[in-house]
Amino acid sequence: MTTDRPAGTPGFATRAIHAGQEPDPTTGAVVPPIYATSTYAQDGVGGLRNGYEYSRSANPTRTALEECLAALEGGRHGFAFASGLAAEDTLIRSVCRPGDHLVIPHDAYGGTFRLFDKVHSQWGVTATPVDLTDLAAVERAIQPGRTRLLWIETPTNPLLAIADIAALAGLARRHGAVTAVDNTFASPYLQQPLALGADVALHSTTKYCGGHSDVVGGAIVVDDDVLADKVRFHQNAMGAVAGPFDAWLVLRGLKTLAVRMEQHSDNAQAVAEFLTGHPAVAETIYPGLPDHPGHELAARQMRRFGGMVSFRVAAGEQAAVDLCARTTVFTLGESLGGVESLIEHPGRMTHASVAGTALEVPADLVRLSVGIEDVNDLLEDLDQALREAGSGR
Ligand code: P1T
Repeated sequence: MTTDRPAGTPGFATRAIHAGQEPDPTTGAVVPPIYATSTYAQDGVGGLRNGYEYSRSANPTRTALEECLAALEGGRHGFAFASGLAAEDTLIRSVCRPGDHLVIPHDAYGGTFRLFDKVHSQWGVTATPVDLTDLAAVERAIQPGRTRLLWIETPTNPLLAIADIAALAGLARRHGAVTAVDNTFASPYLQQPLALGADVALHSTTKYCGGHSDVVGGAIVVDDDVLADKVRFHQNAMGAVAGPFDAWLVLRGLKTLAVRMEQHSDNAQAVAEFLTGHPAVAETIYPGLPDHPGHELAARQMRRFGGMVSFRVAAGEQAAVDLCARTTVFTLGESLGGVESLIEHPGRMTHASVAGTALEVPADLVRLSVGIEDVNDLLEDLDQALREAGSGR
């Protein structure tokens, strides 16, 4: 279990509501305003007020979000981006140079793999996909002197494999590589990569941090000052920053992260138990199930097991595709982490870009983002949708 409260700091839920968010000094507004401004008046040339010069470099609403994210991940420096992929791209370019090498999970989010495989490979940065649950395989994949970055995603999207952050970060450090953890599926409430020894915690804030499916965003949190300077430089130099309204939406979402993640975890556990042993389901994948290969590890490094559940449909690919169109409470759509439940077919949707690669996902796989609706409505919805899948129609 991760610790909720480093010595001398308020608990997680208190930080989520207050960090970076003093009442506005002029009006007392409790909620940070949306500073919809591109530029700032200067008191004489170079006379900046609180360092604000131009909103690509810094904006007060974004500053509030960046401070809150840093406080939640337990690092000293937070950075907010226009999307999760923008955060990833900025990090890779901050750390890697042509000729460098990365080790990446063999079951990462499809868009993450595409970024390495189709974009950064063009600039001389190569990546080796490895099963991160196999430490010996990770060590074999590391190229001494060349491997700059070990990329961890845990739980993975969509197969929910669990990687040992502390062990992998130790391995990377011995080989002089930076460890980055995509913490999107867990959220900072359930998992604290920096406390486990990672150098970088990264998010698609589109997901649990935002929490309401109304914003696309990304985040990086680091503790190291030198790494922070590199990320800050590239954030400004590349410019894929979160706009003030988007920053405000994520900041608002974070306030309820703790209660939402508890409810997501309760509902997902119930859904996973319902699916286990259902005649139409060949396999249920959820780290909270005792037979999940990463169950013990997840119990150690996560506070709860989260809101994502995947399962394989016994009747095969077409039955899985048809099932996704039959639910009514679960909406058929990409993305995850919002209050509403979503269902999708990774092979044809979120992970279509990895078809034919080492990262291809099973064709009969269905992914659920279990929301925080009344759990009985979720179970009834899956029950009616699975009844037809079971009949083989
Ligand atoms: O979509 P964006 O905000 O750019 O985040 C990319 C991203 C990064 N990391 C993980 C683990 C992700 O799941 C994602 C985005 N994933 C989806 C859109 C999805 O439906 O899986």
